[in-house]
Amino acid sequence: MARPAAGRAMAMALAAAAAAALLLALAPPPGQAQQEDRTFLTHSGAVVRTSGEVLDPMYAVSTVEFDPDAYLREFHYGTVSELPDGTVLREFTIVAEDGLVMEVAPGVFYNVWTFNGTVPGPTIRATEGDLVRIHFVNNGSKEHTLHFHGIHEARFDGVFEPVGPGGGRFTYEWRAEPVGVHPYHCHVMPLEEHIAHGLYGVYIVDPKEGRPPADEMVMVLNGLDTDFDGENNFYAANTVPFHYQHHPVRIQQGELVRVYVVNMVEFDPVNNFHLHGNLYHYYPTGTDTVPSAYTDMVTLSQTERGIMEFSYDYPGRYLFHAHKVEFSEKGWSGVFLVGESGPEYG
Ligand SMILES: [Cu+2]
Repeated sequence: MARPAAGRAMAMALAAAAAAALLLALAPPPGQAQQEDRTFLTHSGAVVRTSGEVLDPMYAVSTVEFDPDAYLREFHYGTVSELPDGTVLREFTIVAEDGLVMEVAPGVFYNVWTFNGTVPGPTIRATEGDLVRIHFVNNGSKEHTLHFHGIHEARFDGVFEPVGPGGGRFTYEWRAEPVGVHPYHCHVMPLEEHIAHGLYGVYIVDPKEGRPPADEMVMVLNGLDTDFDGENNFYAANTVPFHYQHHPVRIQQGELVRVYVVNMVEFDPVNNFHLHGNLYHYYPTGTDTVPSAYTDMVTLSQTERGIMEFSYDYPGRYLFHAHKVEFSEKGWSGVFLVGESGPEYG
């Protein structure tokens, strides 16, 4: 068996020689300065130094700054006016872009396609019966649309009316119905690509009589296919993997919490939401006033969504995460930090 071993040794020597030649070819000529190193802070606060050869092209385009803590409880009610018949009109402007880059995990940069500059886009909120008017501007390089789930005329469905790139405009309009929590997203083909890159957001229709007071928040369950192989590399609640594990969501003992949860994960057929140390009342799509389940686990397919209501009897740290362990280990995991009720909470 001496010959194959000798052959392997020869092959390794040749490979080493080829690698050395390649390094020599890539090395700057004598006297020419190396490209200057750069230092920058990642969203997690880590200091990264790079020659810039890989990352610099990313910085030729705009970068997205997204704060999951701000997004969590940020609701947009639009510019409000009243029509002669007394109807409340809510007007929103949503701008699509597809050339931005976001650091989705420390050192991992991803070309996000955004509504109003973030993934997810803004949470749109109206009351049942309001007239919702959305001025859509496509500042991207591809056709995009706004397709809202809910009830509306066909011409406002955002499917057969592609809006052209480079400043195309379209105005959508409908009565806010039905009550509940609904996704909105781009509906241009290939749809999977337009959604997976980030063109989606949440639309809440409140009942006229309102819901009981609560600490309200939005969690969009999403995935990130950062190597474009049609499989997600990271998962998250609100885009940044592990964000709420590193920055727990502070809630208060005994206070009602209402989570509007929407599953926007592409590529994987299902996702789920498990809560520790507690159970929640679950309202599928938020359309019924009576919960369908009292559970600590729901399973959601694409764009399935609902409202979870719960309150904690005991203070402390409680995990919430996908019980699909692969998803939780790749980022879809967070913590509720339940503070003791009383003035010391904060
Ligand atoms: Cu699109």
